[in-house]
Amino acid sequence: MVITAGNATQYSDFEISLTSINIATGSQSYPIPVTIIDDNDDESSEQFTLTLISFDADVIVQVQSTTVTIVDNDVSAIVPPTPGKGTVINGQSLG
Ligand SMILES: [Ca+2]
Ligand SMILES: [Ca+2]
Repeated sequence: MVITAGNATQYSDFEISLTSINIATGSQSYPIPVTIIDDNDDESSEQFTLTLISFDADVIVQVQSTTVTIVDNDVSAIVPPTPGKGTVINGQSLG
């Protein structure tokens, strides 16, 4: 199994503890646990790709890959303006 980081970073944005898997003969699926790391960065969606390959020349697999998209759930912090000259608070001008 090959993990190709797009704009997502292993151990910062996601974590996959498996580096290889053994699929039983005749099996057509295998669960691969992926932990998505919930950071606090306001950012675009991030992606990485998993590709299944065989390291055994006697085992032929149809090379397949899937791309996972992590959708960001953070929003920018709204910073209130600092009162200063030209600022009006409750009808009173500060300058
Ligand atoms: Ca992130
Ligand atoms: Ca984020």
